[in-house]
Amino acid sequence: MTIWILNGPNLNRLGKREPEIYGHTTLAEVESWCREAAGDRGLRFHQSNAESQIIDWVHEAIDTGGTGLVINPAGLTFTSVPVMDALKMFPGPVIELHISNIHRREAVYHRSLMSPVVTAVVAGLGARGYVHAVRALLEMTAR
Ligand code: DHK
Repeated sequence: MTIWILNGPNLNRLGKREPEIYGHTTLAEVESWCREAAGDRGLRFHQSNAESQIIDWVHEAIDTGGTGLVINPAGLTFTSVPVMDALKMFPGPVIELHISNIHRREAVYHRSLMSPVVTAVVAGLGARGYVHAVRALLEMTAR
């Protein structure tokens, strides 16, 4: 009954990266919020700047029976067919998450390759969006 949360490139710098857009919360703080929200559910929380590592984690989530997946693909959202293809294989609910409202930003951020293959999209709620996404997955995967 493990929930997976995956974070893409540059999110390791959350809190000091364009705080006017992404806020001052660090990824470590986001992880602690998610663990608190998940309660006794298993939770895997990862970040990588490498596309291949993100894909390997999606495969591991599939192969180990992960029940739900939240992914902030960051810049890979708009470029990575391999990540999109991996998400299509995940059997449970997938929530695409963006801290910012990508549709109110520069045009390069407007076309997500992931949105057509995921269950739901959360965008613009800030870092707290992760907690809402975890809670939604818990509801969707309740026994
Ligand atoms: C994070 C990023 O790194 C950007 O590349 C995305 C997303 C937006 C976010 O809002 O969490 O476009």
